[in-house]
Amino acid sequence: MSRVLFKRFPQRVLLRAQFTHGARSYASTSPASQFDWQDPLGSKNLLTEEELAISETAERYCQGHLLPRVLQAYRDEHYDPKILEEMGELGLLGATINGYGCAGVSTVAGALITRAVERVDSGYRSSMSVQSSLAMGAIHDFGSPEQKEKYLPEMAKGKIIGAFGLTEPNHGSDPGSMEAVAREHPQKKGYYLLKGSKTWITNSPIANVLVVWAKLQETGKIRGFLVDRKECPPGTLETPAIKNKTGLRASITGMIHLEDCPVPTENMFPEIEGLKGPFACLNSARYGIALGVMGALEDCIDRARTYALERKQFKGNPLAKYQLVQKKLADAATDAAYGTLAAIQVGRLKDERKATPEMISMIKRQNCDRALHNARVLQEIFGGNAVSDEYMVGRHVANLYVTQTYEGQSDIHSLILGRAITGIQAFV
Ligand code: TGC
Ligand code: FAD
Repeated sequence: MSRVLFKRFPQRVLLRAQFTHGARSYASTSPASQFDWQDPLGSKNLLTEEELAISETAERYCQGHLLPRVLQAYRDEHYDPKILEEMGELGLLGATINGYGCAGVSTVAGALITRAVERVDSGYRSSMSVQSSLAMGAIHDFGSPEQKEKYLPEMAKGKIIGAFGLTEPNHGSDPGSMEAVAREHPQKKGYYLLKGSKTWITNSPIANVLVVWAKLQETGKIRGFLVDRKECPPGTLETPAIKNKTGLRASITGMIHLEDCPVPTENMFPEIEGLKGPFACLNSARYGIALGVMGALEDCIDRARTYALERKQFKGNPLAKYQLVQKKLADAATDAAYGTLAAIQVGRLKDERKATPEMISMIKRQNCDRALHNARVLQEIFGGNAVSDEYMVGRHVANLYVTQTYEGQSDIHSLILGRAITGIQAFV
């Protein structure tokens, strides 16, 4: 149960004002049936008390502590690693994991946290997702008992930072063709030497432990290794930052260069081999993105609605009076509401072990595509002001391009779905 989140934040605080402007209520219905533009299909009714409380705790932290610094961080392309410690304090890291100081909340509750973070910035969510789902998730699901004890408790506190290295310069959508290789150390028994490069790796420049997927030279099978920065001899591990990004600038992204880096055999995941290792981790992270991007879209809706109500053009009318503007808001609110319900449904199935990877591909693809499309259309409501970063919407648009690209670009998820629908593999 979510003991960490509750112990630290026992009281429930509603962060966001409940607006009902323009909503019609009918005499024959109770006030509870009023239309709420912020939750048009009443998704809150599908959440438990505990999930609502967790969501509110996360929203309170994000609006109070992340929002005030995101603009400058994005301008400076700066990520403050202290953010992960703050999240760890609140029990937001690895929240769905049971034990090791983690909160052990439901899959939906975990994704409500990603939504709260992404309402501020996809980059902050990215850093948290990599820590929680990809690095901690991999260690939790595939690590030995010693690996779990060594890393998970400190990672839950944000004191050890993780990264997940799958993508390579020549192999992104097709990680099965990876070139990174692990060979037995010719002189030192019980060690592998890792050689290869990974690129576009979130958190890599600041990571203490890097989950690296590489092929064993002798078998060609993909295995996962925990590359612990402090155990690597000088010159065997480099993690340069990739600078001047056009999106996700509030997160830190880099490369991983391994030059015959010695890694002890006990740092290899003991059992898991093949692509299903990294892909199993991706299922959780992709799920978190599916609800996360709804937070970014909801923030765009909120800001565009406020702007449209305040900005007057033609005879003193607010932009919100014009049908074309209203349609943009209606389209976006509909996609946000549908996307949220779909994510909650898949989350419930995931906890019952009834979710398939294809379901996750479907919601990851649909929600990222719709979030990007609608954010881009809502941007138009701000006219020239959209070009100023202070209006925030342009930052979301740039970020949402990335969410549609990583963890399987949308067309790749189309092919995964197409394969499941037709039985024919399109990408061989
Ligand atoms: P394929 O033959 O389909 O599968 C190989 C093996 O993997 C198993 N598998 C899965 N297992 C669990 N969950 C899934 N979702 C799985 N998908 C596949 C599969 O059953 C098989 O197992 P076995 O036992 O038979 O060996 O492999 P393929 O090479 O044909 O795959 C093609 C394709 C397109 C599906 C796949 O390569 C793909 O998904 N590509 C996208 C790559 C990707 O998502 N990269 C993400 C990198 S990490 C990242 O972006 C983090 S960003 C984080 C942030 O900042 O938030
Ligand atoms: P490519 O694979 O070269 O694809 C380019 C285009 O071609 C895409 O539109 C794709 O859909 C299309 N395409 C490819 N193959 C086909 C096909 N068969 N049929 C039709 N279309 C196809 N990776 C990690 O491992 N860890 C991380 O932490 C991580 N963080 C990231 C952070 C950021 C900011 C970014 C931008 C990326 C990150 N990635 C990470 C990498 C990300 O997962 C890859 O960028 C993504 O998987 C796509 O790979 P690629 O960029 O090599 O594109």
